[in-house]
Amino acid sequence: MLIKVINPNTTDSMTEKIGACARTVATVGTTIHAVNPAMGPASIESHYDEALAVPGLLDEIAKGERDGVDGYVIACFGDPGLEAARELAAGPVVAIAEAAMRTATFLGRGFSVVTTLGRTTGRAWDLAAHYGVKDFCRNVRACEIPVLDLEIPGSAARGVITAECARAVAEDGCDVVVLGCAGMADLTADISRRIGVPVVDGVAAATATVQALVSMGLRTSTQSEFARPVPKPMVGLLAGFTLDEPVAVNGGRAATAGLDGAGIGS
Ligand code: 5HY
Repeated sequence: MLIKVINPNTTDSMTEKIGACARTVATVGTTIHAVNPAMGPASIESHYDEALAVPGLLDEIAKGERDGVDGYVIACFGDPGLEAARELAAGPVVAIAEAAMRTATFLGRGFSVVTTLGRTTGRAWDLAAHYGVKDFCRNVRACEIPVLDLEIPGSAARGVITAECARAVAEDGCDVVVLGCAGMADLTADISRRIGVPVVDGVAAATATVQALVSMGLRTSTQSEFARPVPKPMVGLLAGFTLDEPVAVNGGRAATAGLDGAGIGS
C-alpha cells in the first residue's frame, strides 16, 4: 500500500519530520511518501496562508492519482482543502485535526488542544464542531509559538509546549491532550511521559487511519457531495487546474490530469 503524506506548507525540514513520524505507524507492506508542494506558504498560521496552500495540495493529489497512491494524509492542523481533495482522490483522504480529535475520543472523557498561535484557535474550535466532537473538547490553548520555531533546533518551543500541555491537564479537566500542529509530531511521546496522560499527534493518527481504511477496502463515497467535480475551464494563474474529462483509471475514479496531460498546475 502506498500512502502519500502531504505537508501543505513548503518547509522541507518539517516534511521530513512528518514523514519520519508517519513511518512509525506504517505496517509491513505500507510505503510512506512524504512531500510538500513546490508552491505555497512556508508555514500556515492564518486563513490567508491556508487558502493559498490549497492549490499546491491539490496538485500533489493529482500527481498521486497518476502514481496509483492508495490513500492520503493532509498534514496541517487546519485540515486545508480536505473536501476538495476527497473529490479528486480515488482512495481515502484523512486530515490530521480530524484524525487526532476523533482518536482522542477513544482514549478519555475529554481532550484539550495545544496549538501554536492564538489566531488559529478559532479554526480548531470550528473543526471540532464540524466533526461533531465539540462536546469532548475541553479547551483550545495557544503557546504563541510561530510554526517555524518548531524547526529551530534547541529552541524553547519544546519546553513551552510541554508546560502548556501540563496546564491543560491541571486547569481544563481534560484527560487527553491533542497536539495542534504537524510540526509538534516528534514531541508526542516525551510530553506524554512528562504529563502522564495520552498525547495524540495527528500525523500518526491520520496515517494509521488511512492505513486501516485502505486495508478494509474502504474509500470516499462518490454518491453525492464527493463525486468528481464537473470539469470547467479555469483561467489565469489556475489554468492548469482545469480538470480533464474523466478517464477510468485507479479503481474507477478519473485521473485529474490537467489540460496538458501533466499534473494540475505543474
Ligand atoms: C500545521 N500550520 O500543522 C499548522 C499548525 C497551525 O504550517 N502546519 C502549519 O498553527 O495551524
